[in-house]
Amino acid sequence: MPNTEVAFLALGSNLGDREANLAAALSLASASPGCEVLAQSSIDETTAVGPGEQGPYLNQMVAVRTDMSPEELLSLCMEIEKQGGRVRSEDLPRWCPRTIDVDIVTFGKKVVNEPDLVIPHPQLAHRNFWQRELKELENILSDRR
Ligand code: PH2
Ligand code: MG
Ligand code: MG
Repeated sequence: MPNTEVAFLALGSNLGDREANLAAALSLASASPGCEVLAQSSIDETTAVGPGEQGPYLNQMVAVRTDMSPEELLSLCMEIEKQGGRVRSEDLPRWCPRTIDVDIVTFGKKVVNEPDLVIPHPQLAHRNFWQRELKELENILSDRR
């Protein structure tokens, strides 16, 4: 793929068969043209961040090589969520349990500040488990070089 970037995607699930939901998202990402999965982190079980009572999450990060733009990659993330049974509705609170959430954490060195897309993800600085998973992926990728 010419003109590619390495992006890190955060997967999260706290509804249904959480492990299967992560696995399904990973396989949809790797089946997608223009998105090659380079590495996956180990899975963390984490206490739900945010207001209200929510069950614990399984979180995992994946490194992908992509020739898509950040906006195109966001569309893919949302498509993976849709296929993973994620229900989005005006009637649901912003912080609610979800079968699968796919967020762009970083996209090469790109900085994006759009109403619907902020990269690097603003929660990166606040989520220790994301930082651990990111480090794990960076180590996997650098060991291969
Ligand atoms: N995602 C959220 C809200 N809270 N908590 C954890 N532990 N992991 C998540 O991925 C997560 C969350 C909104 O996307
Ligand atoms: Mg999220
Ligand atoms: Mg999200």
